[in-house]
Amino acid sequence: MPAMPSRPIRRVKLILPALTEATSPFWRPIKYSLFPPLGLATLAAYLDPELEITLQDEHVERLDLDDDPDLVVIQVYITNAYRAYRIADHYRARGAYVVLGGLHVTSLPGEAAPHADTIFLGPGEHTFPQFLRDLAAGRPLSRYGSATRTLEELPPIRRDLIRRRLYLVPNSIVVSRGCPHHCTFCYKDAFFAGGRSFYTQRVDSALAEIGRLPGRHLYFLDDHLFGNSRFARELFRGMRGMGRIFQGAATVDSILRDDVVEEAAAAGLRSLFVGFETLSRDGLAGAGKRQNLGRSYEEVVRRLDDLGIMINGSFVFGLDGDDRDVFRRTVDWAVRSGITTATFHILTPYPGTSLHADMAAQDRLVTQDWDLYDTRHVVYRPIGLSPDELKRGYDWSYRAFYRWGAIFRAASTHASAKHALKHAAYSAGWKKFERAWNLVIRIQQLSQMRPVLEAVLSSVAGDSAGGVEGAAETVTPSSRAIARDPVPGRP
Ligand code: B12
Ligand code: SF4
Repeated sequence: MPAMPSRPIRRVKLILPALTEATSPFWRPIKYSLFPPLGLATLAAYLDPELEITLQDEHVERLDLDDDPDLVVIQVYITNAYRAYRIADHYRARGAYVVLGGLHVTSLPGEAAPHADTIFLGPGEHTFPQFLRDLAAGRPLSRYGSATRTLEELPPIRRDLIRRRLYLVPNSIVVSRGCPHHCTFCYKDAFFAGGRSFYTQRVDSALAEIGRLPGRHLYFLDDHLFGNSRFARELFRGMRGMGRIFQGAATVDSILRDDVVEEAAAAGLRSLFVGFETLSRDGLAGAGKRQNLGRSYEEVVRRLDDLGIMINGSFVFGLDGDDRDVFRRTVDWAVRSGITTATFHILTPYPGTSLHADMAAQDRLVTQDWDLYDTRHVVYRPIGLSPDELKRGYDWSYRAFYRWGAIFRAASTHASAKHALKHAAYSAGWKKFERAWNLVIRIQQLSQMRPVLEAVLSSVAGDSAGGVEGAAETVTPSSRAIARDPVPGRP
């Protein structure tokens, strides 16, 4: 039976709960003060602006739980799921109408449903406005599943609800959804089941959204910014002359495929998150990572390096076939190749993924405690390594990669001294100055760091790649116009 709101909807509260980790010694405030809750700000755009709307992100502020909103909208990731359910129960007990959506709700609707009046599966761009219409008509459903997938006619994101000064990178943006690939460990296929799993905004709307963002620096959170070459090329051409500097993520094959990466560099791309995942051919094949198979990682590094684009390399440990030596091999390669920052993950079978189904079929899952599904814990039985070896090897990899010696060695692989310096500053800035970051966050001065960061990002060799007209010609492999973004890779 669909629930009915117990009172008219006047006050709406959108909440991004913090992961349980927030209370643990591993909590890194800077990591969680990077990006604002873009998904919720996107949904807020569908609300009647006359309503009293608040958006709270527990990663950067204490949640006020003593208020009495009429409608509560909560975003649920796997690692914040328990916290999200507690908050949902709390507000339902106070008579609010509570709706839950996001990745984890889509993976496990049956788990989320008892904590909500309505749940949403998949992206919310069509279901949420439909729900609002149904709610206004007095007949909301208990469950909405996204079937229509398009980013046409999106209302402008309610960025005014975001407290920009609490974030290092308030200008996060997505211009597409999903990804054209199908890696077995990725959340993507489960989340986009029942419709298109990769689609883009119109180029002119994306450019308009970019134009609305203040400052210079942008971070594209798209799963695969180069996923549609034509779209990406047009987007980057449109961005030339905007004076932007930006970061994003793309796959190994897309970097080697065509000239999109040059166009991106000309538009101001300064760092790229690249899913190398593993150096093992069998590991790639097993993970369904066909887009990496047979590609030269060295060539990827060279191409990005020549364009002055910093590399945030992502690596996964614990794939079947990984042995005790995988950690040393991977870290050695990353350092030797001059990867600027590395993100290591322990393989994590998210519910809904084909990896999870395979592990369940092989009876290899050892816990269903979602707090541990943070890619830092071993939640399954690995082959070829004991769980303890996997965990210790993962911890060692971070230590080894971010040792001062390794930072300087990786930095020294670049041709110019300035490039090397930028590399060292960036990498050390991300991992070596935790206390300084904590202090800046505690005194709420993170926004003061932004102009400093933007200055660090500017090109070493003059402002050649910052989006000046004709930059495509100036940012060539030979120009080595290097600019580095001090904002590190995403998790
Ligand atoms: C930015 C980001 C972060 C940021 C900040 C999160 C934030 N402020 O939003 C930080 C750095 C904190 C982070 C950390 C982690 N992240 Co993260 N992150 C992302 C990233 C790159 C972008 C999120 C985003 O903004 N997307 C764009 C917006 C528009 O989409 P959206 O948020 O999904 O919202 C839409 C829908 O989900 C839906 N929706 C969401 N909520 C609701 C609610 C309702 C009611 C409705 C109707 C609809 C709805 O509608 C929205 C519009 O379509 C995603 C990958 C991705 N591309 O999504 C990974 C991702 C979410 N992260 C992931 C992971 C694993 C983590 C970490 C555990 C990693 C780690 N090892 O530490 C941590 C823990 C996170 C946590 N808090 O629990 C996984 C999640 C897997 C899962 N099944 O939950 C993802 C999908 C990456 C991946 N490919 O595996 N992350
Ligand atoms: S390339 Fe990345 S986003 Fe695409 S399916 Fe694979 S892991 Fe997911």
